[in-house]
Amino acid sequence: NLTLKDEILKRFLSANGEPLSGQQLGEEFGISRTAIWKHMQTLQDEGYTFDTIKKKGYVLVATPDRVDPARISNYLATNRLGQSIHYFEDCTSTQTIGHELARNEAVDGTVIIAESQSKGKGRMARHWESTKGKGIWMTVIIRPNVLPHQAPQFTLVVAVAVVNAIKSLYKHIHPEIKWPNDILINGKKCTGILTEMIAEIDQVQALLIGIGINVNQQSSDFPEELQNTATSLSIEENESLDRAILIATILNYLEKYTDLYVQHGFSPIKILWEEASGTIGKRIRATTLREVIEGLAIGITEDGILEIQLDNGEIKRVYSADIEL
Ligand code: BT5
Repeated sequence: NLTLKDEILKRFLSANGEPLSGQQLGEEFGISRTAIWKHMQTLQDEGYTFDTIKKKGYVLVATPDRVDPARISNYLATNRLGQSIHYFEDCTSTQTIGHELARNEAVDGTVIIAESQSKGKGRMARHWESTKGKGIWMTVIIRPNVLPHQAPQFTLVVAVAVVNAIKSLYKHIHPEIKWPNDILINGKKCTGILTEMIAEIDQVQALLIGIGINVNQQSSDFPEELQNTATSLSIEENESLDRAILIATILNYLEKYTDLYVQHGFSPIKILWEEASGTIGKRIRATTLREVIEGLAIGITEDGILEIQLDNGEIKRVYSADIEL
């Protein structure tokens, strides 16, 4: 669903520094050179910079630090995820917008992305800090043919996708999944996942996968209460990172892993998850709605449920909890 302006931008991005002339673009897009130039002016107003190369045309030389759909789309290798992207400079919560769009027949794979959220939310209506322009605040709508009780497993599918995307791009970062929905680096939280659904008793209409990733914050960008518990990829990698590339890479992995899950069930995901997990084999304290359980995290079941062995040998299964390591 890219606009013409976005399509022109995408053309410049994929030209990889080769100059493109107004004439050539006009022919490609079936519009006049003046119309092309108007779109390029809008792009310049948004912070894109073009150099003019005499007799040859224009080259894109600088891009603003924004998660523009055109830039994300340039790095996508998916059939469904991210083929439709809704971009917001500011919004309440991408999850809230996702619910509206999913009820209004948004296609499978629709992505909602924002530079900032005023009401970013975590599990149980907790606040999610979404500093403007510094992170990835996005919701992916997927419509897999699964039953409502399978929905929580998608949190683990997503965690594996995010970890592998991070590992494939940044060599100095060693992310670990904390069951069920956190990704930590050196013990600090850089990512939270929130899986919500619209369902009938026997069928999922849509899953709303909320992904919040701290990317380019410095320590001082975090509010006081998160100073000791939160980190960003940039803090860990020691440079500022391109969010659009990371978003596309996550969507590429996520499509692959959701397909794997839908075709082969949780077993192949379980193997990937165990490789990326920092929870298993550790002593933990799990706070559920009903009780606090302390013991050794011995593994996850074939359904993604956490198993904790108490000191008396008894094994407890936990479906949802906050974990302290
Ligand atoms: C989560 O909840 O970790 C899920 C967060 C999902 C956020 C995404 S952003 C895009 C989409 N739109 C939304 O509105 N939400 C999703 P939970 O496990 O309940 O953890 C919440 C707790 O994490 C808070 O109570 C804080 O302690 C902590 N926290 C809040 N903001 C944080 C941040 N930016 N980085 C690290 N920790 C944070």
